[in-house]
Amino acid sequence: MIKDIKAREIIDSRGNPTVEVSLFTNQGKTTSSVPSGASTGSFEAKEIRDGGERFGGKGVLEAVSNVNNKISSALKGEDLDPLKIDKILIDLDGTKDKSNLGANAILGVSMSVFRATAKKNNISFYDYISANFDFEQKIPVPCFNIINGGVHSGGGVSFQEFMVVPEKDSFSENLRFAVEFYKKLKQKILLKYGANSVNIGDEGGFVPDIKKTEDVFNLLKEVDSSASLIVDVASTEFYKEEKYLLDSDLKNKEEMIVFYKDLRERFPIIGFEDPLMEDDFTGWGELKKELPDILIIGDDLLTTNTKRIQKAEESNSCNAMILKINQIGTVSEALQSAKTAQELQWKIIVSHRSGETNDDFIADFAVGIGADYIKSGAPARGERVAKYNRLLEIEDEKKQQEK
Ligand code: 2PG
Ligand code: MG
Repeated sequence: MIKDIKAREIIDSRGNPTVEVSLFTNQGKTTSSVPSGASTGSFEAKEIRDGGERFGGKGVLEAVSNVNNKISSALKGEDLDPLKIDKILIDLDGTKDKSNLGANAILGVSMSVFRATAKKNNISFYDYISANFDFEQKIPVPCFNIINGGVHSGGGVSFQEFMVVPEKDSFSENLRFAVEFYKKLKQKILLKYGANSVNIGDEGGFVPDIKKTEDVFNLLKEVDSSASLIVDVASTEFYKEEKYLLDSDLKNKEEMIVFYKDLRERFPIIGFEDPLMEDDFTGWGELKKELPDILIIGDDLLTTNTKRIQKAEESNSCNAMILKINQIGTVSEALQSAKTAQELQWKIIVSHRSGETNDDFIADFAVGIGADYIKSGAPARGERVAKYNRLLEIEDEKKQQEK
């Protein structure tokens, strides 16, 4: 039973305030914190921020107060039934995008309720998810963001994330590969571009002084010419007046498609995330037709929303989705999106946000739903490695269970 709920304002990895929620039940206290994006899609659930002078307008005291007052009064005394509680939260908010109470207020509570329920059942959170919501467990393949661009970099290339995707036999080997790649890359950048070029961006990837997208791919090829890559283009961020401003070149949709085809031919790219703007379902379909054998991954296009997933399926726009729990605002709706994507036989990449905390929720969540991939930034920075280190622990636990 829920005895009490207490939220507070904490600081995320970018130095912005975010919401942390502690839930008190007969089993004790369960705490979760909420991440926040920089390249947010227009169709995401809305976090609320205070505005005004404090923290440059980014304070979350209103969201915190919504948890401590309205949400707490509605939930105190309720049994730990996560689906029912998410429904109460959604109804209490009453808007489509959770802008009334704030997706950041609602999600912190939802996460804690799910976790507390696993605790009550005395099982790990990943076991709880797979057993209760009918998913087949799997340890995801990690995608490591080793070069940061776009809005995560303050002056890098236009593409936002260059991710290396190891293909070893275990999670721990994949992590080792990524760490070694990251170190070799650092040495290469130091030699080629000098000391200031190994500064890192929001997700722990380097931000070298490179002006052209293609040169980043060449650099990665020098480190290891066979390592698979996924790129988050985050193209909506540089889409203005029906054109894409790519590394100071204006391109229309057709030219972007040609550009992707050429990159795909020359580099070991296995997926493009958000290659075209967030509402161009038809353009995405055209691109997918041209590149039928790689992952065309919807992030801002889908925003973890089942209606948009279905729309993308109808227009044949993608074959993979980014799953970010805070894009939709409750854990049960995120589970629903995962189900829908799996029914369509899409690949799922569970994702962190660029503004993170040390909360490792998504590691268990990804294993629990049997996600194909997880992206949590570089193999560096505490808030990024918290997720990877939790996956190491889960891999160990599962090995022990098999014995
Ligand atoms: C993305 C994410 C996470 P942000 O676009 O996929 O890497 O970035 O959290 O800034 O939206
Ligand atoms: Mg993205």
